[in-house]
Amino acid sequence: MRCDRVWRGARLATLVEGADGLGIVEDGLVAAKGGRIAYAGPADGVGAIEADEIVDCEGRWITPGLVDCHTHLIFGGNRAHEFELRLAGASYEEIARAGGGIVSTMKATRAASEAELVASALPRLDALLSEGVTTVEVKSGYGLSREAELNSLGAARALGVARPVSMTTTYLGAHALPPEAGGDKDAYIDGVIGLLPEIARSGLADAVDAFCEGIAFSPEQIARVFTAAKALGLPVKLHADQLSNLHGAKLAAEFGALSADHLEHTDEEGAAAMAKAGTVAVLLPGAFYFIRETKLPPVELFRKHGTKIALATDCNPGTSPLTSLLLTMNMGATLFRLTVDECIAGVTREAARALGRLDEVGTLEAGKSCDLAIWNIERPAELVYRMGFNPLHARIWRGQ
Ligand code: DI6
Ligand code: FE
Repeated sequence: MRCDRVWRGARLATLVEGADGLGIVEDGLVAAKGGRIAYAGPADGVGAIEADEIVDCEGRWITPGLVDCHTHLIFGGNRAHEFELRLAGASYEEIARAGGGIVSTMKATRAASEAELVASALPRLDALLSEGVTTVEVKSGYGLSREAELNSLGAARALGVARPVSMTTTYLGAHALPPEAGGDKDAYIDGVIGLLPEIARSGLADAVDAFCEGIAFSPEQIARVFTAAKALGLPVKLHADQLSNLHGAKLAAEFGALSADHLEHTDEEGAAAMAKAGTVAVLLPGAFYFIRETKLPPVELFRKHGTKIALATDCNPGTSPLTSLLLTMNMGATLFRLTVDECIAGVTREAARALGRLDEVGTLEAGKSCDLAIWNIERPAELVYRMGFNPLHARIWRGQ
């Protein structure tokens, strides 16, 4: 086989579906050609290889490049002041109802140009990349007007051009009610739906998301958004059952959503419906931690029904100012009692599935994009066990 680059002397966690655990290969080799994986597996499982460059990994571990499948990286300002208010006793919902929360970020986002949004998001993106992230999802949802939502999606696309990373973007117009809507949620949802054809035509968004919650939008309003999105061929995902159980998980499953995210209050019916529909449960322990939530997502029910579980940072200024997928894994294990294997699969294979990109990324398999994270660790558990330490040795995106 003739290829561009070979990494040998590595231990692989291939994450191949159906393999035991992490799909470990002790004496492993990865070969790249044209930015894609030409071979990943046992060194003795492939014939003679010629390559322009051969890298000796000296026993290091290689995982698929990490995938952060739920972020709100694009926003103006920050909410450090509200953090202080919360420390003084105010709740997240009280702050939101008093006009703070998402609406305060909306004002800062509307005041920023696309270039300013990109500039303020780049350090957050760089923090993710420094830990081996090679695919990121970014949502709009802090603009809440036609111009500001399109600006945010444009900024998200521009982020993906500014750095070597695969970017997927999501239109989250149904995130919160802007003040100029005068309290009329149905009319605002009409506007969100009205923008969908332009979003679809422009190619600015790969999916549509919404926030199903008392402080946001009702299941009926979300069903209207999802019906319109699907008619335009846009896949959907949902912020579901984060603060209360409005049966968002079941709603997401009914629409064949790629994922339902948060899910602290999801019940067994929702977990089972998600498994049946192939809707991934994206758990967000950063938000759980930051708002001091006490209701745990029903991990046992997801296991029982075979619902796939992913983990993401939910990086956002209000409930999860978190830019570390490694710390997210630690929180997934410590707070949600996920196993090491579940955590690592949750930021690779299952996160890729939650984006509808499993055919491209998320495992070490021939044909996929050659996105690798090479780690200075002795065993995979080290990726989950440490807090605030980055053992990344090298990050490879599309074979480079
Ligand atoms: N759920 C969340 O945790 C974030 N958005 C959402 O739908 C919070 C967004 C914020 O407070 O800025
Ligand atoms: Fe979110």
